[in-house]
Amino acid sequence: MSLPKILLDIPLPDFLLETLEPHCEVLSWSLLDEPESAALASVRGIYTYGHDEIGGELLDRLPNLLVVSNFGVGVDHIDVEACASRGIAVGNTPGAVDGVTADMTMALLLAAARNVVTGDRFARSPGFTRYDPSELPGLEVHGSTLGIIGMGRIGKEVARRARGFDMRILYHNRNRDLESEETLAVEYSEFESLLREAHFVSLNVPLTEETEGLIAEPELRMMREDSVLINAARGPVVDSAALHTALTEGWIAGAALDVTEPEPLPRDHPLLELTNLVLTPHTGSATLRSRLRMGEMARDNLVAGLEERPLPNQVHK
Ligand code: 8YV
Repeated sequence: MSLPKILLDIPLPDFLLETLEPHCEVLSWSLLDEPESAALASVRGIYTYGHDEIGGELLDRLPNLLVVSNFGVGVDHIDVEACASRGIAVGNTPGAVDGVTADMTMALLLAAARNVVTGDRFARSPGFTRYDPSELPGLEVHGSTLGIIGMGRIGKEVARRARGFDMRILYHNRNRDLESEETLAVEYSEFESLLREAHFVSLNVPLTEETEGLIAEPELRMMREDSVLINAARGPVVDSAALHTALTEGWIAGAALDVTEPEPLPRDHPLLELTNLVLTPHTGSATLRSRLRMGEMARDNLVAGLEERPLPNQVHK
């Protein structure tokens, strides 16, 4: 019996591809470049992690599609409603990336606060010939105030880590989270007060209509001049042009971004010139163990969908 066919949006590393091989035949995404390919009707599943838009127009070209399995938790690139109305199941990998993304949030926070990247460059440069106590003064992390926007699974993991750094922790969320207030000693704050008070503002929200452009000029102007913005969520949550102005005009002290809008930034983008910005290439969940966890969950969702069973982790609109 032949295996069901799926489309993969970007090449998967071999160790993940191998997990799919017993279950399906992988077809190239470039099949979609052909306007009228008969092979499109044979496609039963999509395995996505390249953040290509998966919307109604594309779905209409795949009349026998059963499942869209996302390698990752954020499904902002998938039109879940369009899938639901066509009876196509959508799966993601909740929980698989919480700890690693929170680790990355702290790495970005510490790197920006303590000039780790600038310091690394300087320490390797010809300019570093003698110790100078006035070199690269940073911001203190312990004893400072962290504002977490989005107290979901990742936000809570960030709070847990920040407690170990003796930070005061404010959070803002659509709903108050009394349990976290009790167990993690976090304080609920109105959005604007959090922005005005926090030394470090960490974005840990999914990208939705409500969070797109959440941090733009007015919000950046509310933040402290000695504050740092950290984004390990999704690029479009922050207005890149406003952030550039904020960083060049000193509205805030620095920023650390694992995600950007657009992503990647064009190589001549003005943000890339700034030394008070730390950037990583969307590697918040990039550990081997996390990739394996995500791969297992994405495969299980895919296989369940191909067999027309409920997905272990199904996204509902
Ligand atoms: C993924 C992520 O690596 O899970 C998410 O939402 O952003 C990352 O963990 C990325 O989405 C690649 O698919």
